[in-house]
Amino acid sequence: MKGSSGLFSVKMRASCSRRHISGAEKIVPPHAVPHTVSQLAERALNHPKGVPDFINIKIENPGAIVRLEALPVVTERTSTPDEGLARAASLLKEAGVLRMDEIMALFRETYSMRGAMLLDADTLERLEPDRERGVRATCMDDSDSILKGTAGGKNHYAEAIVLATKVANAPGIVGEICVSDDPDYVTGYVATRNIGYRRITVIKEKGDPAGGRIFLYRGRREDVASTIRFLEKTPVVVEGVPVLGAVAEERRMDGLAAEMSVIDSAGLRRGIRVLDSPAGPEALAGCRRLAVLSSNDYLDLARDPRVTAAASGASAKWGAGSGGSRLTTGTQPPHVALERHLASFKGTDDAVLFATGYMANVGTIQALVKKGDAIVSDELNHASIIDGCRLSGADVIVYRHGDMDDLARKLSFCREHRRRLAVSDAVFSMDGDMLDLPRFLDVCSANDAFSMIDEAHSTGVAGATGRGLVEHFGCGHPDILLGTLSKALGSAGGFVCCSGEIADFLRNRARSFIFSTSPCPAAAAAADAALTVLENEPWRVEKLRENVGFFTRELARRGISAKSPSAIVPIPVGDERRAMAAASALEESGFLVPAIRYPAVPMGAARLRVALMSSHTRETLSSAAEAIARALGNLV
Ligand code: WAQ
Ligand code: MG
Repeated sequence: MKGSSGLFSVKMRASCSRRHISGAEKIVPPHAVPHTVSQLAERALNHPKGVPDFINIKIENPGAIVRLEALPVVTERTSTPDEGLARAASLLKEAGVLRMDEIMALFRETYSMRGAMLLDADTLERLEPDRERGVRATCMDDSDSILKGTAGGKNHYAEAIVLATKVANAPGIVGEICVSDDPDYVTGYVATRNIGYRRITVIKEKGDPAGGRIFLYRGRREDVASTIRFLEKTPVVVEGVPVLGAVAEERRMDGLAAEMSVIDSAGLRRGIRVLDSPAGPEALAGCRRLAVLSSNDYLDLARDPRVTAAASGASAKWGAGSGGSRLTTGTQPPHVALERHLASFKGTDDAVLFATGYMANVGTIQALVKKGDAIVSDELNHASIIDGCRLSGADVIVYRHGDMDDLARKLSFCREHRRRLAVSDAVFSMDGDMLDLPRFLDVCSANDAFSMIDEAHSTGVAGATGRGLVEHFGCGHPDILLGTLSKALGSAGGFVCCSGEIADFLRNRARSFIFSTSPCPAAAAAADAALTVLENEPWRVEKLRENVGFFTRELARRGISAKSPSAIVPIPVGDERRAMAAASALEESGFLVPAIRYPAVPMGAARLRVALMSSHTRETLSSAAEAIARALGNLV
């Protein structure tokens, strides 16, 4: 489970003369603990129920954490408490709880409880060991809470959906009903795994301080204890809690400033660096010379004289900008020539050129699938794939990284969908590992799914002559073979290689293709020239591979184990601040190696990400390995 280790639970409870005032909990990475403590203290001190005389803040590392997807949210509009309660009862009845009238009649007994009543849904027997306290669902948080930073007050909605998601996923729980005890909060909910989270806009009278919760249980008596243990002890992080429009009542710029300060305190602020030199294995930053171990210009083609000459020649002949989108006035001979060249290089019928790799992903996915279709997507896929999935409106099912059995299982769940699309990075951008393309293709064809791979980091890198995964494995083609011109091809733009039928379809349906100005002629001509260089000089690919082997051996000699089938060599660090410190130590010693942090990788999985080029010298690589080992404290 990604990013599941090293998180801390921070719990706050505040009381006055032993009367409970407020309580809350966050699950955050270590560096966010201090900020979280101050947020929770602030919340305790500003509670409408009064000023506490005792605040207890507990910080602990709970070990393994369960990740759950938030229940889907539906709002049920009601106008009176009676209507709200009746709606709650009928929704739970619909979900299979039959004795709802009797259950609703028991509700007032929850009013004095701190926790929830645990009720057998069929016999109506009360199962809480302590009837005054009830059962408390604790040890849970919203996975994004440190970035949402609900400073100060309580966000009823977000906290309730986290709680409801945990409760609905507890073994034996078949439903929940909740009415807030805040006099002014008249919205309540019922929730089950099947009907999701149903907000009931009016479920009680304004000003009424009576509220409570009932958890409905169905199962064996001997299993009650383990249900309670799950509710009270198992740490849960809930992903994808939907944002509610009404929650955003902050002042325009205050919100941005608050968000920035949360980003700062989590060690996640990013800045922009200017390099005063072309892409290449060395860069000039101001007057400092740095060895670059982080460029995607894997074959050192961005500054190759043949490539730059093609770019300036095309600019002179065809103009700086193309002047239109591909379907209007933005297609010129360099665009057409490049598409032909890409198709022949990758061995497909046709190719479609996009303005960027990001747009190629977003546009292709959005064109191929829509509502009623399903996408099964690797959990570590690039952000542009994720954004395409979101934009498409299709159901998105994420499979475990690189796990073809999980892919097969999840595709088989989607037989009822109209179309299925399986999508994976060919080489994963943050981990540098490679998709098992032959198995991926088998699983796709067994499930009649479109197969799509993103060869951003494998084009020019994988396969003897850099043609990518199909060449590397000697297997067939996926339906969609997507790539970018901006990495090994040293230019800018994105492309899709595919059958003529799919290419035509994309030219008619991919919105990022239709509504973007086409790449400038210089970019197209440069990529075309780079392809020619690559075809004539496959030794570059071989040299890159040798460099990766040499560099990982140099790391291994210094106690750092790193392997990579690509040009990307990740060096795990973990903590975000430690990764940042290592990166700046490296820069001090003249090496540009970035620290990669959340959200590019999961929280707590920060790393140094080395990317190698065919033109790195052995001296550079071994001194870089030495500097990395020193920055990580492996050497003194
Ligand atoms: N575990 C079990 N029961 C609890 C817990 C807990 N962690 N916290 C509170 N309760 C019980 C307790 O009896 C309270 O009196 C009752 O639930 C209500 O708790 O979508 O604010 O914290 O906008 O007042 C619903 C949001 C907000 C609806 C519910 O509950 C929406 C809310 P409160
Ligand atoms: Mg309350």
